[in-house]
Amino acid sequence: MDTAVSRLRTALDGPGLYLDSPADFAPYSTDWTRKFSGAPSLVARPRSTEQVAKLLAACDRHGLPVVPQCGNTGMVGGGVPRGGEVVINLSRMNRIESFDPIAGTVQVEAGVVLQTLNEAVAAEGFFMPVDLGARGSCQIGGMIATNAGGLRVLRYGHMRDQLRGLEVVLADGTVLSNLNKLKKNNTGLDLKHLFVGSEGILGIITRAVLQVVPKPPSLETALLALEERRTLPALLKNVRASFRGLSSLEFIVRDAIDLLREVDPGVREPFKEIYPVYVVVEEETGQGPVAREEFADRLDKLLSQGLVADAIVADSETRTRELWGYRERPTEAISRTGLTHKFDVTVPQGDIPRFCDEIEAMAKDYAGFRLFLYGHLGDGNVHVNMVQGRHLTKEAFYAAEKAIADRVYGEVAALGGSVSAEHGIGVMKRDYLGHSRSEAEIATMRRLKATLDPNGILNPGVMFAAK
Ligand code: FAD
Ligand code: 2HG
Ligand code: ZN
Repeated sequence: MDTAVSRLRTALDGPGLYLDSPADFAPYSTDWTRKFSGAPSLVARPRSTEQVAKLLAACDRHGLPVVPQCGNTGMVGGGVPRGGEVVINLSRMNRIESFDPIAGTVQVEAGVVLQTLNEAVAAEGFFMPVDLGARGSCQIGGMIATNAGGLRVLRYGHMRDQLRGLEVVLADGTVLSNLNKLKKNNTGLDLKHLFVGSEGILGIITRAVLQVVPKPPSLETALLALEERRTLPALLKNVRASFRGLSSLEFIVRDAIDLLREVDPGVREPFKEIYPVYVVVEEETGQGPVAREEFADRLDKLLSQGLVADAIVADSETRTRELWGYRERPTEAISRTGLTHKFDVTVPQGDIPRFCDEIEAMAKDYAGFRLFLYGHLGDGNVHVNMVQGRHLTKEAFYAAEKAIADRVYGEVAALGGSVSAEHGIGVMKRDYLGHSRSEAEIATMRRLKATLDPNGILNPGVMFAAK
């Protein structure tokens, strides 16, 4: 065994703290997209902040690079080793420590799974405002480290907006703890925000205090069919004004529905006709038949204004899940189809139709690829997936990566957009950070990194190339 690793083990050991056999490393070594993978020198699974602090202090002393990891659902390659790092996985720090129903706050360890948290607070009449398709696997630490967004950003914001307090361990083992519950606390620099979206390069998040919101009496959901994507911006404007409890507005370009039906023949064609684009709308409403009728009335208006060609209102839990499936399931279906070059970009909402047109035109230049477009209409966040078709070799798939990325990010730049809306930079987009951040900003990020992690042990190569 590597001597630095054996020194780490001498500095700190404990039952079940380390996974010993490389045969056990697989779930910690490859990311969700299967595009990023590397062998760790060791996987450590601490149970407490104290253990994280001791681990980091020892890694810092012995110059061992570290990859912080929670649920390993990240999509930009930042949460898996590049080769030889110690993975510190927080999954065993999974306690929900306290809940305050008056303040509407919950204190958790970093390894709590989003769905587990949601179920726990639901039992108290609350819910976690941030929700995403990876809910059954992603964990709070990773969600804070990526500033996860998801399906309800337009109403509640990202993880940053839910965060009241944070505990982080710095590279040298210093525990920076401020498990603040207060809504108002303007006392000097609010350091927690440094770590939101920091993707594991500044410290390891161990605990957090989050605000949760009272569960609405009812949620109404509908799937809308549009005759043309040109009307998406007008639909957004109209829905924002007329659906006062709007909590989600998501779009799906038709090809993604075809893929769902191809991968799972059990997926029903949603409408009698086939449409080029679909929208899921969700609104928080009052309870009972009147609320549903009012929701349906608002949809009728969209139909009579010609903004929508057809609509299905969910009338049961099962139907709600089915309608949401048209938007949530393409990610998994794509992963079953082939490798994918994933892009998670923002453009001004009004430019979504033009952006999709340009990307479709671009995709025609790449034979053997399949293109799927969907995303968060309310946030201008488009997910572009250029997927390996059946006859495209792995070599050809990877050979086109840079050219495709340059074209996509070129279109994003032309529209004043961002190269990462919600998934982060990781290793995948570090060459493109300069498209969305100025030189001065990147230099300041590097100075912060050098101050908090002078030996550069935390996630080297993530966000920017290691020096
Ligand atoms: P990981 O993948 O383990 O880590 C992500 C990053 O955070 C890595 O850089 C890692 O080093 C760092 N990190 C992890 N834990 C810590 C810690 N404790 N301290 C410091 N750094 C840490 N994202 C969205 O924003 N919106 C979506 O709608 C969305 N939908 C998704 C749907 C699916 C099916 C999947 C698979 C992913 C989706 N994602 C989405 C991606 C998203 O980034 C993650 O799901 C989630 O935020 C990451 O959490 P995780 O626990 O899996 O983190
Ligand atoms: C989503 O919004 C996720 O569904 C995943 O952010 C995006 O599949 C993707 O590319
Ligand atoms: Zn998304």
